[in-house]
Amino acid sequence: MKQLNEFIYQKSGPLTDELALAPSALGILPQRLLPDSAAPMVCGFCSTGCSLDVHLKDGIPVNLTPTKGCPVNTGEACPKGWEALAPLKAFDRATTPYMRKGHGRLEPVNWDAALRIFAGRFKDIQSRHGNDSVAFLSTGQIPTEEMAFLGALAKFGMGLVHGDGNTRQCMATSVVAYKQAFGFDAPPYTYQDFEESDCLVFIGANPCIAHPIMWQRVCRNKNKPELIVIDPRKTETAMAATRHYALKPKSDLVLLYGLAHILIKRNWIDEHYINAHTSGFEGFREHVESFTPFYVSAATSLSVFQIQELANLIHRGKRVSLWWTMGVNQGHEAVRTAQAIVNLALMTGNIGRPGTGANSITGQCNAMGSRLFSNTTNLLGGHDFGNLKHRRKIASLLNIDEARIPARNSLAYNQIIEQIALGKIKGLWIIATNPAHSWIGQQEFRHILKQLEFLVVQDMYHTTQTAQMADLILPAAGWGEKEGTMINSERRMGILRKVAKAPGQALADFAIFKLIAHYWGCGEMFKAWQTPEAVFHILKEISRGTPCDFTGIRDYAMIEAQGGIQWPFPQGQVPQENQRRLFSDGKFFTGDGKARFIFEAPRPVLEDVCNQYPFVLLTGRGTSAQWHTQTRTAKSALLRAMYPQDIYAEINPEDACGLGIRDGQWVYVSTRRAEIKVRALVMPSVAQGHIFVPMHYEAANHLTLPSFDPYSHQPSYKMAAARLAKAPYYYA
Ligand SMILES: Nc1nc2c(c(=O)[nH]1)N[C@H]1C(S)=C(S)[C@@H](COP(=O)(O)OP(=O)(O)OC[C@H]3O[C@@H](n4cnc5c(=O)[nH]c(N)nc54)[C@H](O)[C@@H]3O)O[C@H]1N2
Ligand SMILES: Nc1nc2c(c(=O)[nH]1)N[C@H]1C(S)=C(S)[C@@H](COP(=O)(O)OP(=O)(O)OC[C@H]3O[C@@H](n4cnc5c(=O)[nH]c(N)nc54)[C@H](O)[C@@H]3O)O[C@H]1N2
Ligand code: SF4
Ligand SMILES: [Mo]
Repeated sequence: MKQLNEFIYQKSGPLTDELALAPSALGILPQRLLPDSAAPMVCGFCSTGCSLDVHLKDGIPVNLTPTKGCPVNTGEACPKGWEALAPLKAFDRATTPYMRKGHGRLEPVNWDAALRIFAGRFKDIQSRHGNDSVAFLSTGQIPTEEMAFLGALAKFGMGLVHGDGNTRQCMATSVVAYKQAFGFDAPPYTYQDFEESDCLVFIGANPCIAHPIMWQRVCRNKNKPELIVIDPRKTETAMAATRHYALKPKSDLVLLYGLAHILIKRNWIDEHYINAHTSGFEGFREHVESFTPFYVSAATSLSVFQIQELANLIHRGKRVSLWWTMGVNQGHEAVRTAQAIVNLALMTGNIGRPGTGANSITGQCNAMGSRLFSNTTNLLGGHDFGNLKHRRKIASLLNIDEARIPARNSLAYNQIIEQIALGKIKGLWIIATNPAHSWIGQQEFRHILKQLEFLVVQDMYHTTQTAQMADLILPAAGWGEKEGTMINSERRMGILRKVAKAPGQALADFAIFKLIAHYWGCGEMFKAWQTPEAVFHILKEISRGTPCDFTGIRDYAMIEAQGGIQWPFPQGQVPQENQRRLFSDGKFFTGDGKARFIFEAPRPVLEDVCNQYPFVLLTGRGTSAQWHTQTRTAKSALLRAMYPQDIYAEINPEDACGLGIRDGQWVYVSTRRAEIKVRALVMPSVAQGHIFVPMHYEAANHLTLPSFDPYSHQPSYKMAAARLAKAPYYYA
């Protein structure tokens, strides 16, 4: 491995094209640094997928500006986008692999040693406990080509069966809801719908903070639209809306069935659409019979008038679009709630036309890539591990032995954690996610992580909460330091470019996977996987004939020239319309081509408020300048100046008054799992009896309750019973 070491060490030298020095035996081809010019590329934070022009001088990125005239962001970016280069220069970048030594400290090691340890330790665990004893957790924040490489390497190369991603925390509910209702995980909309709708209903979504550039598109709507927000909090979006319905947390399902009840009773439904394009409506009609306005009012805390008004607004709209995000997806009955939204769109014929749709907004920059190509919940490209035909197809396209493809689905994230707790899974490889901050119920989770025999974390930084628990850290290049494609919320593929050199020995995840394949002894299997673009062509073939067929995309250059291309884009399609929505022909991806009405009786939450814990604890996004666990956004001085440095809780003034709490004071929030100290932010954004703690501060998930939707296994981050006090519990 002398050659490899040479390659790694030479890489730290002047601006050489590091991967060109890779031993040809490894088959890594160079990822080219761009020449000096403005390079348009898709932003690496949220799923809006804004295009940013990175400006280079002497081969170094000096600044960036939002791309003008592209179909997504039309010349605008939010603060995170403007500061996208800052996290690359952070002091705590992992610039070398680290290994935990006998005395317990993490110490730098070279790549050769790190990769030997990686393969040696995982193989040893597998040989003692079977292939199922090693698992991986991946992400929605690396390019599709890297995700596909990771999934194929882990499952077909290393023989792992279990691997899931942080998209479980985020989009699993929408995936299951869409698959069951439409026959494929297919968000139907295009961003133009924000501008064409005349009634937009946002359910459990706060786009002003979480998707600011999508919100800019809403603001450009010329139809004087009705902007309706359904959220227990008076969020920034609710304040900008024309109507806000502050329902009781987790009562959405009852409300949505109640709306369906009124629409049916008044015959405000589209019988023609229902008959021609859907199945299961009669059962649904019976199901919602008992959801009378009085019943719904009692369950949701909304008045009968408000519920009727909302039904009326949906009826009056000619182009009604329904948008949902985490207030729906992160719930105890999340899948059925998302499907209740789908049902409303179907029964009123609000789908497939401009300005309509049952539209799940995605979270991470490439959650949509992960949903299709991470090889976790689906076999590559939305295929099914349990389907022999699908396994044969993929095996033949990848030129591998069919027996290498597991015939079983992976366990879901929470089940992987359970298996670690039971001692069945002993090795874990975590890539581009920081679960020791973001996973639900940290007390229990960290305790469980410590039971692992071997934990590998692959991240840009060696300082993340999860990296600090690792036995081995693999240093990764970040956004801007590598190439690939990502898929945004409206199914648009965009390009990521390499505009900067990763620091020290950090490597693109793509190159790390290639090296691991070599050290594992399965490098031959990935001989053709030389560059991200080569993998793009492989994935293209895999997509042929599926709902996400993108065989019509010639190459990266074509994506760039079009400002991104939405799937489906089958061979023969001519690029003309750059805003395309699904289901305009009323045909869905189910066996009979009809969309399905799916429904179920609402259930109580796992942990409701009580005398001891009388507050509902809500969590979510705090500001547009903070990204998740803050490993990236906290590195920008500009962004840091835009949000409170201390963890805080939004508290209603009446509650604060009752407890003698002043604004800005330190107070204690406790749940049955933990007690944390936060600054009181006294404001009427939250209703009486509710507290909101942003997820960006580490302590937030010490409070949350590990509970999950039964179908999607998505964590219910937005409901726990809490207590609030001026002094800690034991003094109170
Ligand atoms: N600035 C910034 N932007 C981001 C992110 C970030 O970290 N920072 N993360 C990205 C990611 S991955 C995601 S998934 C998205 C998330 O985007 P959003 O889902 O819009 O953000 P959240 O704040 O998590 O949750 C939205 C709202 O759900 C409400 N809610 C809570 N419980 C209920 C309920 O029972 N019913 C209803 N109807 N509403 C409820 C909350 O009050 C909150 O206002 O944002 C993306 N964009
Ligand atoms: N209480 C509460 N908790 C929540 C939520 C909530 O609403 N409430 N929301 C949940 C949701 S929707 C989500 S999506 C999750 C997000 O949770 P996480 O995925 O844990 O959050 P991030 O901070 O985005 O972590 C991404 C990690 O990848 C690293 N990284 C970035 N780019 C690269 C790269 O190119 N390569 C590699 N190898 N590493 C990279 C970053 O440094 C960071 O450590 O949080 C969930 N947690
Ligand atoms: S809205 Fe999202 S994609 Fe656009 S600049 Fe901001 S973080 Fe990036
Ligand atoms: Mo997310």
